[in-house]
Amino acid sequence: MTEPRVSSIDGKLAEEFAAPSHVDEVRERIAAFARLHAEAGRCVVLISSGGTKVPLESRTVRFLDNFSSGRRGAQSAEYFLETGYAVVFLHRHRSLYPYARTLSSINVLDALEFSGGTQEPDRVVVNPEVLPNMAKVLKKYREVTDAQLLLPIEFSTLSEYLHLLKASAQSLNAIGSKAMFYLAAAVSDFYIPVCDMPEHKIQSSNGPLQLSLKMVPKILSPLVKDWAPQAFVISFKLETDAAILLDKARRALETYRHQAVVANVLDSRRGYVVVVTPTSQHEVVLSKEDVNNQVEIEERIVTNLTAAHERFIEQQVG
Ligand code: PAZ
Repeated sequence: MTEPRVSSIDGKLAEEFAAPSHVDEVRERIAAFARLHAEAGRCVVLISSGGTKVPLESRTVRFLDNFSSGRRGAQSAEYFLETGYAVVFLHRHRSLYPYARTLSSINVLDALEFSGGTQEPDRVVVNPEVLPNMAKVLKKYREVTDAQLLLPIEFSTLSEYLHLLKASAQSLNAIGSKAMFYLAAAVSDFYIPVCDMPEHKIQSSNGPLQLSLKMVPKILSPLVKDWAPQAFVISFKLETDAAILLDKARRALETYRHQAVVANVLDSRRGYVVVVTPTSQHEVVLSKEDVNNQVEIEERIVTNLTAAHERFIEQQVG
């Protein structure tokens, strides 16, 4: 396998984005995870999920954030695991998590009760009326964790995300085309370099705040060209204006030369996406019946992309 190359963005990353102290440890954990699963004949997908936090002060009180809940990433992780992939889940701290996402829309205390009534308060059980599928979900979660198929890696800030993605890509490079990147995180396009950031809380007594933000380097470029050049790479493109979405998806494919873009619009993202590749455009739509049957669009997206990944691997080998 080829060594990952150094890119022109590496210098900028080192200078302007503070690296998390555990980045080398993460690099090694992912390398070991990739080795283990490649030896077992499995593909490994790195899923990025959730939004990024952009601090305005180095002792951060305030930051810029975005809407992403991490639902796309968490749901997709479960379908990849069902398909037989091992999953590196690079997710925003406290965003939705595979399997545990079931608990996100309820107050967990409302789902628990004393098994012997309030007279025996030491035994707590789940109320099946509040969480009807809990046993099934817990069983799947245990199977996945016992088989070490899910490697969670957390980030909060944009800087952490960028450094951890780079480290992950360099580690996954070792398994070549068996690695997939499924980049569903909503990553900020703007940031304040560490050298321009005030240390302390910005004082409102100084009057209205004017911010000047720099453009975040396009990390997809070194990922595809230098860090994991044999991997199967999927980026996501979100717009609020449907009229520009597909053009932007195609432009991204032309610029970065990766394998696919999943294009979606903010308001319809749970029921409609378009998977765009250099040679095709495939609409994935949930019908009313699908919605009633609680079909999740991520199941269809993952089916489409794992099939494309299989063809990609065959082409590389053959
Ligand atoms: O995290 P979520 O389920 O609320 O939303 C998913 C999404 C819209 C963040 C994702 O599908 C996506 O498009 N991510 C890339 C966004 C972008 O940078 O254009």
